[in-house]
Amino acid sequence: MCRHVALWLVPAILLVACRERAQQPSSQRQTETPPTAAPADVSHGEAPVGVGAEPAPIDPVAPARSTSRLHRLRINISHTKVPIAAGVTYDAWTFDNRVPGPVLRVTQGDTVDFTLVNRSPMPHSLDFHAAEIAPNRAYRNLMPRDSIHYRFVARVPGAFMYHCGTAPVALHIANGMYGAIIVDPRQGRPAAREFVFVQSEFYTKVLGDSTRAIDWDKLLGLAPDYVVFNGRAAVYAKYPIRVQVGEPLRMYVVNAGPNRFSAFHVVGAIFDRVFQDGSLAHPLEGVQTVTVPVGGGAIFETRLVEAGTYPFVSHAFADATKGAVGMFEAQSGAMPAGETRRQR
Ligand SMILES: [Cu+2]
Repeated sequence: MCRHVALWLVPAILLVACRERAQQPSSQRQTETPPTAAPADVSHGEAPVGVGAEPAPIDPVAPARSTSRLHRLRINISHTKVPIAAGVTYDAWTFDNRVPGPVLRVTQGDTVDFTLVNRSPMPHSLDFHAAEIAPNRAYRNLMPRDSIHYRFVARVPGAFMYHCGTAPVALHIANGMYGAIIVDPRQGRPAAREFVFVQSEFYTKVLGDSTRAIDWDKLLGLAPDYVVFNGRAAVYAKYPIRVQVGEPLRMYVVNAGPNRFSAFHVVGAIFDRVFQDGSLAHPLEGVQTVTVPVGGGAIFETRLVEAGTYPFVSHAFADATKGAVGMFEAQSGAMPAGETRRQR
């Protein structure tokens, strides 16, 4: 199984790397050290090793559930450059200087006391799918240096998207303005190792300084360069997520898009339960792949039955090839407390 998976992923990982290289300016390509031939620089077949330093990936572990009934949340909007693939930096519009924005977690019935501050040079906003509220009041555009404050009660449990709603919305989402908010049911869910994956796309063109920015024609043409989990192409294939054989796993998957549906699947596993949008009513049981629509979410529960590496993908395989792939590394026996990712 492991061997099969490893060989299966090599072309996808290499294709991502080759596309990144092909889209770099020629001046940059000339200064690079030519890559050594695969599979010599491939560890277990799933991830290149020996590359230069790059920022750590976003920790995929879900934040702990809070016992507070009132959550004072504050998000700052800013424009900053973020890594979206190995060696690729993007000129992003962000919530709290990261893409996706921070994972928020509250419990059904809790009050969210929310403040949004615009520290960018242009109008933005924030639309909570977990809220029931008048958009013209809460989701209005904020001018630079403006802020807004309001409260809402998170009445419905689930895995919800939040995003900038300023027109054109596709542009603001494609530039990185989205995130996930988990609303736990009041009675909680069974204990499990919990992860959050936000799927999204990047449509890029190369700027003079070799960073990337939005390519509007690619966006309208539905032709992303990268489809990613948690903001960076294939990052958890490079840094596999360690879990233990047999332990319950729960994945909160939110699809920010702005265009591509997700066909979420874990190779080598079958989902025990899938809660579409996180609704407790009528979970799917014993299913292989479930669609997560753009602007939607789902909660996936499974276990991995033996030691090995288990890719998780969007089974729309052009998107997996463009980076919508990660890896669980299931181990038998005890694992050091708090460890989730392989450290290199
Ligand atoms: Cu915006």
